[in-house]
Amino acid sequence: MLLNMKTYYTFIKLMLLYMLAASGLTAQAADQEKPNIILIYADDIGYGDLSCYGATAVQTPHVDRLAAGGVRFTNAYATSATCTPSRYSLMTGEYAFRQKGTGILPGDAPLIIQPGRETLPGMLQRAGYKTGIVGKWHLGLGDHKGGQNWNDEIKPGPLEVGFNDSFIMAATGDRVPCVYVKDHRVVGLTTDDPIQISYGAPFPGEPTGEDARDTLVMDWSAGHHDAVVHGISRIGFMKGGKSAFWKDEEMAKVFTQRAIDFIEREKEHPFFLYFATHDIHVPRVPHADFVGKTPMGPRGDAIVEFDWSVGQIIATLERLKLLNNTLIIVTSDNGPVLDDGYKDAAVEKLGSHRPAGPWRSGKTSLFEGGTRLPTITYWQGNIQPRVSDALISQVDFLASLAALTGQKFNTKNAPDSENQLAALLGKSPTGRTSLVQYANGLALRQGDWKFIPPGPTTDGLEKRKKITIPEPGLLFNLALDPSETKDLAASNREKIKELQSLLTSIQGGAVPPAPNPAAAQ
Ligand code: NG6
Ligand code: CA
Repeated sequence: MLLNMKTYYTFIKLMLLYMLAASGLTAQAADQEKPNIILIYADDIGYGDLSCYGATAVQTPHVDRLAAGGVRFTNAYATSATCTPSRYSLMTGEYAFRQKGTGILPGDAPLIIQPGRETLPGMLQRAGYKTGIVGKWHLGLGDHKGGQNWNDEIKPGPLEVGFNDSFIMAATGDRVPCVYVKDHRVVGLTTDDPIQISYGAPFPGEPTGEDARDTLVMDWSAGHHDAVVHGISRIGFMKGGKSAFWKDEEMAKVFTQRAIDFIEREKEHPFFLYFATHDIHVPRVPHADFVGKTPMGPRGDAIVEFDWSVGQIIATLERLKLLNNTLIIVTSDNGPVLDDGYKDAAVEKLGSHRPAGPWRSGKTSLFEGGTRLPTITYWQGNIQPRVSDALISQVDFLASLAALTGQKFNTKNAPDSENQLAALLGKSPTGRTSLVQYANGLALRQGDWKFIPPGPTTDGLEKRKKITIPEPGLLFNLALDPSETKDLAASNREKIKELQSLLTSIQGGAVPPAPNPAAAQ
């Protein structure tokens, strides 16, 4: 009997131990299946702007920490060299050149993502995620062609295309309306001072960047001479809404705090946070905490502010013990620009800093600097540190994160998205075989080849100029000539023909077969 009792207790003890271990294992397995996902999307940060990509005049220790412990990509691309089309592709899994009206949007543009179509956040919602956006949207709001009523409910917007939670600026920091929009409403608006927006005629009596130029806290160099809001003239006219105006120098802190609030609120279940910073877009007005942190003036200081925001997110995950259960992706929407319409000394104080790293040109260009961007994935305990040369595009995030979370998605709606999860997690050294770059015209990268067909684009950073690529286009071998200076078109007519026909077939909707069949679910 005594022996029996002892055996019985041993049995119970073993059972308990087994159950504990099993529940631990299940929790861990579930965690790995549905990690939280945070996509930190910088604005206008170039390949060479972070110290983990070679910058020395500016230090970015927080991003560097993710790079050192995760995958740092050398061949990762935004789909486009400007904001709206890159963000469109990121959200939809479709190259923006397939749709009209996906160029840089004014601040009063209607929503360009059809509610009901496949989106990255919508797919993650179906996978059981709570989804939130904080920061820059720039994909239009509402459905009125003539601009929405900013004093009423503003919809459709992020909440109608897959987000549970939204705290955004409608367009850019340099475009009106200069107010935050939370879910469907402008934040801090009072009924006695309604907002009016115009991208046509000015409002009589309201100051503009032309007539009140001597009152501005930052002068403009091009384009930004309409409404004066918080001492800075913008693109577009605005009247009213004074109590709701954002303060540019507080914006990074406001967005970062909202991002932290979202993480804290949703920490109990899988969440997806799309944290799209205003940094380092113009107007570059970093908080006093960051002013003078680099020798590069506001542009360099804004990079430090961006890095601070990343650090705050990491610290929050650490505090909540979520770091080993969260996949973090850090990247940018398009390449770097120096003078983007304000006199903020970005050119004068550049020194030897190379915003696009080794790549030619930057924002708005079909050369590599326009779309080849810093890209880092980090997932403590699940991603091994490495540098990856895999070719990936942001249009792949939808299919790849669908694969990660075991979701199917509408491939007709997201025809360009390939499952590159293995590359994203650093498990495969190869990615795509080709991708399209978009900036006015199209260019094609295939393996080491780069083809830019005849047509208009821009070139240069210190001085950005419009150029026209002559017949029969430019052909570069990026392995031998990363800075795109040795045109091989004359001696490689056959290659040009082959790449032109590949580009034409992709443009026609015939997408070349994805290397990983899982993409075609
Ligand atoms: C341009 C603006 C530039 C920037 C860009 C959009 C001028 C001269 N230039 O029209 O400042 O706002 O649009 O940038 O006004 S993006 O990153 O949102 O694509
Ligand atoms: Ca941008």
